[in-house]
Amino acid sequence: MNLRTTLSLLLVGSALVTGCTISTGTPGSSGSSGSSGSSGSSGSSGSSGSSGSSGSSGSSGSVVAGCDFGEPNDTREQAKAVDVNTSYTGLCVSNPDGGDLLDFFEITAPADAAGGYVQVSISNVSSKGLAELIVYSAADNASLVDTYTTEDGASIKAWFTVTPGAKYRVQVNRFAGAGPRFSYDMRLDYTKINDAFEPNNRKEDAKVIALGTPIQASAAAHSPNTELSVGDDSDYYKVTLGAGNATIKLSNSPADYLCDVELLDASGERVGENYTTTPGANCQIDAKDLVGGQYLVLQHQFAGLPIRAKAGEPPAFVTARYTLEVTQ
Ligand SMILES: [Ca+2]
Ligand SMILES: [Ca+2]
Ligand SMILES: [Ca+2]
Repeated sequence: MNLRTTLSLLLVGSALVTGCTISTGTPGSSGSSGSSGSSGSSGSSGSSGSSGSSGSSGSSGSVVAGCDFGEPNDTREQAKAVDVNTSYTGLCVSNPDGGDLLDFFEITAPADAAGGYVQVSISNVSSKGLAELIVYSAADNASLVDTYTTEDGASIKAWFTVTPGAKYRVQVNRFAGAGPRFSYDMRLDYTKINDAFEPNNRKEDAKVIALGTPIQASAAAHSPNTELSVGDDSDYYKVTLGAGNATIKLSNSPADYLCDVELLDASGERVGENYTTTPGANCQIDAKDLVGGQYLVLQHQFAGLPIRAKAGEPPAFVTARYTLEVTQ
């Protein structure tokens, strides 16, 4: 009797000493009424309950990374691989001794056929921290976007488009010189580009659309490289037209977008075009006296390539879709 009481007191006591919460202490005391040795082991199962709570924080997409997470990561070759849609908290950079001047991280874009875009945010910057954020494409190591703040502790954000399977690197450092180490949180949110007709950047990849059936697609463009190439924002469609007139209309043009729609005949010769210099305006070709047969419709941005990375929030033409309809 005395021995059992002593044992249960020891179990409760050890549960408290090992830092268990009040809830884990409770099963320990119910163990004492059980009066058997095996009930003592149910007390120890209380501590596994606390590891369960750390499991739930893992499923919420958050990693308590800590000051030395991924170190050493001060060169691009040492970039620490991280996951998209996951918060990394308590990171640090800018050691006074020069041992942590830069933090490099690397992501691999998910395998969505239309690609996607990433919104990167640096937040919860500790006081006296001046964050700078630079995104590079791993293919050519040039900078896609570079943004910073001159306000102590301020958050910064940027966005960039990504090609499926391509790698991109994020660099975080103190803006403008040396200073005490500061902590920050980082998150890279990935959204796939909503376009079921990609890839269609080349004539030979043109996707079939039907007469009188509006489709929706994205005008966003991406590349594994830093600079987009001509054609990276092209959307080619194939449509069969009867002899006579036809209308090709792009509507719901995103508010910041300049559309440019072309109609090409079977030989690839341009037989119609309409573009706008007013952001968000529609584009419409009213083609006359066509010969019946197969045609290509090409949609791309008017006057140059679209942007694919910048500080702040992504533009509407990256997040929204245009509507295209061919009628006769
Ligand atoms: Ca570092
Ligand atoms: Ca597209
Ligand atoms: Ca395209």
